[in-house]
Amino acid sequence: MKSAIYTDLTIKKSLGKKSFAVLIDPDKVNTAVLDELIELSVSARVDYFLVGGSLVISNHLDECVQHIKQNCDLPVLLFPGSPSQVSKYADALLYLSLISGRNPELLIGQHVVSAPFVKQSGLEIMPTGYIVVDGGAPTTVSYISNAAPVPSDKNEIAMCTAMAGEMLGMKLIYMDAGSGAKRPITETMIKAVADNIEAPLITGGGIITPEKAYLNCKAGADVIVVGNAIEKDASLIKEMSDAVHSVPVKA
Ligand code: 1GP
Repeated sequence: MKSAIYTDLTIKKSLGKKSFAVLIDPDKVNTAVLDELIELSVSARVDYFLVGGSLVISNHLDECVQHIKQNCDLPVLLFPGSPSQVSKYADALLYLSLISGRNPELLIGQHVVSAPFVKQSGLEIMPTGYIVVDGGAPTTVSYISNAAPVPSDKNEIAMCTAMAGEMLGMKLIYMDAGSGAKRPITETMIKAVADNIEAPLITGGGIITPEKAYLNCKAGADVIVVGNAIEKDASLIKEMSDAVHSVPVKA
């Protein structure tokens, strides 16, 4: 099994180096928009592209991933909302299990159905414990998943969920308030989780300012994901990336 991207992420974590990921929803970009995002991301030293969404309606995922790969060297990580969102042209797959929910389909059912073609894809598979946190309004992910999110003030639930996910063998934990969340995840919740796991921690959902991205990192997040805010204002890519990379590394 491939592991280059994950290994690199764990090395960065051990050094205290934070990463910034731009989330691209294939439904929301045409080639011109994609070209702009690629150019801005490369020059801003973005670390990863995440591609996917809770609900991808069009079928140009392959096209979108190929276009990114043909035009830059940034790693493309799939962030799938369903088993149909697997593209062999990407570098890695966040193999998400919705451990904050109690919907068996999203915990294991869809994985069983898609396992043979996921394996055949040749992608680097990154087993990821996916924790959805209440972001103050129903988001696509909370509706589609048919699973209750972790209440935003229940830090200990998020912490125990992440610990359980890690002990079950998940290599990454992704805490998500949902795309366009009104309330991003609090730093106290991020800290409670980060202090109790060794796996790299990804956070996202409703992050709209560089300050918030910075504070998430200071609280213990290793990778910050931003989608919506960048769709609205692509110049935020540089500000966000600079903020994340300005977090002091370990001495
Ligand atoms: C959603 O974490 C991602 O799954 C990003 O959220 O689009 O709100 O930045 P935003």
